[in-house]
Amino acid sequence: MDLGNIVEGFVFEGEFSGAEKYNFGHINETYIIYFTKKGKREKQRYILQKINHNVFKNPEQVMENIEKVIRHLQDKIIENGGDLKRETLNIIPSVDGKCFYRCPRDNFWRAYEYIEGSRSYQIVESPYHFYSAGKTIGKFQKLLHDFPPSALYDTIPGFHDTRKRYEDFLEAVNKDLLDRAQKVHGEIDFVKHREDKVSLLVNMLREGKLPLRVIHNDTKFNNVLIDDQTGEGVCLVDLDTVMPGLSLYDFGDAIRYGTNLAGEDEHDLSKVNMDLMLYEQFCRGYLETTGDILTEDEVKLLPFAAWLITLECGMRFLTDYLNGDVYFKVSREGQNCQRARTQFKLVWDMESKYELMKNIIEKYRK
Ligand code: ADP
Ligand code: GN1
Ligand code: MG
Repeated sequence: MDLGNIVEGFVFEGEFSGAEKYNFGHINETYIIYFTKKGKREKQRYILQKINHNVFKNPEQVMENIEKVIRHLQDKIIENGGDLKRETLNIIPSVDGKCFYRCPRDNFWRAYEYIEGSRSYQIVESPYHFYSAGKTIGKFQKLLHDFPPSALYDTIPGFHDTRKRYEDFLEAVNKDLLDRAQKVHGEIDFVKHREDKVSLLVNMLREGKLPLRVIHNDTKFNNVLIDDQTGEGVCLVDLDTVMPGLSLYDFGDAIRYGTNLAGEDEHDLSKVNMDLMLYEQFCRGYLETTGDILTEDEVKLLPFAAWLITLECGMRFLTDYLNGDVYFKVSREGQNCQRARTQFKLVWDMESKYELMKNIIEKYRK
């Protein structure tokens, strides 16, 4: 793809010298772009992304949320004497002073400074990294503890409303647009058997028993940058889904993704398990940084949230498979079905380890 015209829409330093596709996510298109400066040998790099507006119907609102959250984080980082260049994403403005660039073909693009000396991992390679991710996600929640959720747009309404996700799943099963349901009978039954638990968190939120907070909403391990030297978490990236929600969703999604060393696309389900040692490392880090802001119920429900978000994610993959792969990017037929299967294997594994998961929370709660 020729990014030359897009690059001209932003205030970058130096001369554009090349781009590299950096696509690991299921939604947006990401590039690392390089610039050279006169008289200097080393290149400067940035992150450039095309926002998927099939998923994010209102990209301007997405960027407004991100801008507000970054501003809040920056104030806190200054207050704590931290490093503004590393501990948060920093937006590169467009030539007309906006936080995104709308190109003539109506696509929305945005750019960030590249956070050097760090990288993300698709799969957890070291328990210490995952402990660090727990601290980083916990710290993110803590820094946003006093940010009013009502100041943000709900850019994907009902994003983690598991009851609504269940209704969407049932609709997809009933419509069965591509005649795929017969291939996934077992998976459909697996979800239906667990229906009685899908409303628990949304009901508690509605009844005022759990606090609405500002959360990240997509805490996959590859959204945590890890310092190359120290192995500590540097910051959370991929802020598209920062929205009001439950702290439990961020904990749950991190466990769902990070404790499965086989990845979301694994075919051999015997390799897909929830690694209890990694779970423990994450809990230790997460409770170290959030222990004093979480309520009793929030702490008690952590193992349940890990289970529920995994079931929800599996349901979303299965729904998309039944609908014809219209939401998550796929590179082959059946990929969303496979992803659903890995999630259900994890759910099943967590059910057998549930008491141990609860004991670990007890061990680290403050
Ligand atoms: P996606 O929606 O494709 O998941 P992300 O925003 O997560 O997009 O970016 C993809 C990857 O790019 C991340 O996993 C991370 O490794 C890297 N990345 C994103 N932003 C930065 C940044 N500002 N500095 C360095 N690396 C980044
Ligand atoms: C999507 O964009 P990415 O790959 O980080 C999805 C998440 C899912 C995840 C599953 C906006 O995240 O909700 O948990 O895939 N993001 C959106 O891998 O739907
Ligand atoms: Mg990402």
